[in-house]
Amino acid sequence: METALAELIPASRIAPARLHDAMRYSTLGGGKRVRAMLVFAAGELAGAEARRLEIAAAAVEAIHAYSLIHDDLPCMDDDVLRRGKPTCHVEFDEATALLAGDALQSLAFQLLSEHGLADDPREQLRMIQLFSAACGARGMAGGQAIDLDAVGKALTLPELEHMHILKTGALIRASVLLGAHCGTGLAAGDFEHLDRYGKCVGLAFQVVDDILDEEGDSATLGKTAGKDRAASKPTYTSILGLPAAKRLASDLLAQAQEALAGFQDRSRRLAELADFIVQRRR
Ligand code: GRG
Repeated sequence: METALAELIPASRIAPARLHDAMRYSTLGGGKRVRAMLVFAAGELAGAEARRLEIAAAAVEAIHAYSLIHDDLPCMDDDVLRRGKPTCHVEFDEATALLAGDALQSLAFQLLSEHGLADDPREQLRMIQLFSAACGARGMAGGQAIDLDAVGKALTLPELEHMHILKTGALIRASVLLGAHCGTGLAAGDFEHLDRYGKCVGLAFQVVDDILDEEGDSATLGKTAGKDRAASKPTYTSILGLPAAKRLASDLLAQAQEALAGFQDRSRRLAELADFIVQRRR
């Protein structure tokens, strides 16, 4: 993934160098690559070619990096630490960070449209459609808008779940489906099981993120711990309490594994990733 991203993001020696530097700074050399691994694991299940998966995973990681850069800006979460180093706007400046996020978002769609990812171009168009929906106002960006509006408010559990299904869950779910659509080895029913899996791990990811924000330390997380409480943000731990939030993460893990049952050993990597998402410490 690292090699593919290093090749696909414009080099620092090419003008405008500062913008390219900022894009590379925020995308390379850090991050768990969970979304990329989900693309690869779902693609492997569908018998997809490795190069297709590299491109799809690079697009997903570019979108993810853009979301983190923008989320850290002073007008949003105003954070100074990301992936164990200064956030993009601290290392560069706000305008460069804004543009680096914008350019990474455009790069993602350029990759998805420039490379052959499906045998039938209509299928590839549907893939771009599902992915853009996951990133936009009815997906990640919409979830972020709800999140910003929720500061200091008491959300109900269904409202919190809705926000996170959009903000964090949509991109994770789309990563699984995008990887699966790069191959030709799956039937329509298989996509429903994978979608269920993606929805469960997407939500589990956020529940665990809330738990780590409460229990983790900044050095291990590579980002500022305890930010949600300090910012009076509603979270799974603030609404449910730590023990119930942990039970919810386990329940979601069980549901994710259940969704994979029909694939038997072929979905081993997806099953391992679900375990990792719930058991991770950062
Ligand atoms: C600015 C449009 C826009 C959206 C931002 C996803 C998001 C919406 C903001 C990220 C803020 C955040 C910390 C959300 C919690 C869940 C999350 C996405 C955590 C970061 O993902 P990891 O842990 O990061 O996979 P790494 O660094 O490992 O890639």
